[in-house]
Amino acid sequence: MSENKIVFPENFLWGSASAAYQIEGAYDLDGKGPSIWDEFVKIPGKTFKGTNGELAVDHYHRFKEDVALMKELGLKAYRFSVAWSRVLPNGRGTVNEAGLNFYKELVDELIENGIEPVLTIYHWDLPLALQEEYQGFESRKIVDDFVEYSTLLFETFRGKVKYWVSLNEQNIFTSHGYLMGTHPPGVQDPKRFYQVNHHANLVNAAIIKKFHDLKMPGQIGPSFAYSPTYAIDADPKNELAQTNAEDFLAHNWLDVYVWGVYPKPVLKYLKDNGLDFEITDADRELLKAAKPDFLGINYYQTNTMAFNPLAGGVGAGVANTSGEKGTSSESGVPGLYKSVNNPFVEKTNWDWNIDPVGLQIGLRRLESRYRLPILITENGLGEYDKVEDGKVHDDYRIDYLQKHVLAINEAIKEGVDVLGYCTWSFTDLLSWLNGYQKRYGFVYVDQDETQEGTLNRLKKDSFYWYQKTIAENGENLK
Ligand code: BGP
Repeated sequence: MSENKIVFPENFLWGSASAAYQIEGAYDLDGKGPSIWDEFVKIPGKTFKGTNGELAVDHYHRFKEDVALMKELGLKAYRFSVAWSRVLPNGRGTVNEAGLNFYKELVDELIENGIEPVLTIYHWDLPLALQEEYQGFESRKIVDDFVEYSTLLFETFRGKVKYWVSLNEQNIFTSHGYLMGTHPPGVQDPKRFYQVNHHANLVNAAIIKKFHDLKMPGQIGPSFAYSPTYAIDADPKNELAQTNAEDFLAHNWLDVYVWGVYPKPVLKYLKDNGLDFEITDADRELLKAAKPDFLGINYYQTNTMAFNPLAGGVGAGVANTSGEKGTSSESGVPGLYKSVNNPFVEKTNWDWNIDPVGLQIGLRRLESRYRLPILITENGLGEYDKVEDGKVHDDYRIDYLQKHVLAINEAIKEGVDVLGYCTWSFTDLLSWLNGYQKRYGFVYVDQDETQEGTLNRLKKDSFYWYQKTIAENGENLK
């Protein structure tokens, strides 16, 4: 649209991200209670080669070393999550001071090193106690427990943490947990999925409302996994499939977050198919009373949609968790849409589309529809990395990140209010279903599927690229 002028604001949050279960380890140390993931990974066949986060990359014991690396890189912001069962081992009640101290020390360490903490309240590791007591998100009881837990964090970090993420990727943890059965609790039941998802919406709204009621200094918003959709071509029935996909896969969450209402076509479909969920007037009021201050967006790829007939259409597909290119299949919902191959974009070894322009398009769509500031809370490339002579030449990652940063620059020029950019991830870490071989970090960690690595840290080429990019506020990107 215009020349490649760089326009990142002076206070742009150049950051990187992680999640507790994927980096911390120390899964049962210092009074931590078990989470649903601690249990789920024990089920044979659920994760790649049985990998788990029991040790992960041992960030729990090495956080000072990791923060020192962040400082060396020049990060302005670091997004991390709190493991709920580390601070409240039973989900509510007695606080585990040792666990809370870990996060207090981490936050202090970040602040002392000039790095803005971005705290994610929930990145999927629900205390097992709550799953066992009332089936977690299947019960409305979860709302009060979530508010108690969040309030503990608000009170502890008031004034220190200014950026808060309520729920990480509600669309992913509810659909993987209750539709596909690939995340805990491993259920495949659309009726339960929609009810659980509604409860998660109530949770999100209740936390945000509490944050505002407490007049917390700072900002709060959810992180949504947004994969903007394209139609495969201009055939109206494919365009309609794309419209369906955008309603069912994006607006069905984002409209609720921002406006407190579900899209009408979704509600109609659910009613017609006996999938409607219980919603009360009090629920509607709560949803409307909690508007996020920003939208957190996790962007990895776009999806391309086509017509999917009701009779004989494509249903759940096969995901590629092995890293063997071409092993994923089409997936969809008969009568609504199906996700198909886009011949115009390259793919990663895990069959994720590489599409920086899709990020620009997504940001533009979000700005037009919701008019909220956007914090990019995740974006990155999962690939195999090789250590050669003590170096990791991840030029493919530099290329990926550079193109996405330039796409953000374009969107900013076009009027989108982007607060910052957190790459996924700072160090290498455990990929939930894909083991350690799918790496994302600026910092290589000697850990693999045997879970017996030295855990030594090594700066990749991308580390130096991001260091320069931050130091020059993006000016090097031409
Ligand atoms: C997001 C999650 C992250 C992270 C990332 C990469 O969905 O919020 O926790 O895992 O995706 O995904 P994967 O590990 O499946 O490659």
